[in-house]
Amino acid sequence: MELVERCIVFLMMTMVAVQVSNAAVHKVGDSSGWTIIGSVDYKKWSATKNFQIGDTIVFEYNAQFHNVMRVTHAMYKSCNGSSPLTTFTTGKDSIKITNYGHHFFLCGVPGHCQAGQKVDINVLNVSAAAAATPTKSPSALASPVPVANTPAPSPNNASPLIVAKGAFGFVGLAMTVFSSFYF
Ligand SMILES: [Cu+2]
Repeated sequence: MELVERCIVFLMMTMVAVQVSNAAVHKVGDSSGWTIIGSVDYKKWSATKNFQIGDTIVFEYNAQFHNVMRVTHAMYKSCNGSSPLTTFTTGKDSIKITNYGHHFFLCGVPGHCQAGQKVDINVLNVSAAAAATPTKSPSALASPVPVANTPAPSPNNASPLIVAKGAFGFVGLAMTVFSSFYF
């Protein structure tokens, strides 16, 4: 019984840890914001970020001079803002990431996209990203991921969670360490 309760609490803490680690807010262009001034390299900006589902993308700009259009890949490539999927015009648009893959945005003001005001937000699948960077997983405590696919030799209720934790990174690890001390 105690083990079951422990697992439930651990699961809840893990979920909290996931929410915390996913709550990142990315301001497009960082301090420059969404602009054509200074030739901000949005491709470079995007490449340095680790976008995850649940993150928020913020476009900050002067609404008199710019806007934000979510477009398809083809429209992004050709700077075509004639039929955007969505248009944002507040000057401070927060867009929550809800799915994997590329999210293409451009400024629909004529000439601005051509001047470089376009960004490709690529949200990598978490498990694929974790597999691509095995050195970052807390291997000291977590079992290797492939173990999850094979039947566990002994019934240990905590093991699936520990394996899953690998993808959650440091926060999850910290929570695990904390919870083992706590109990
Ligand atoms: Cu613009």
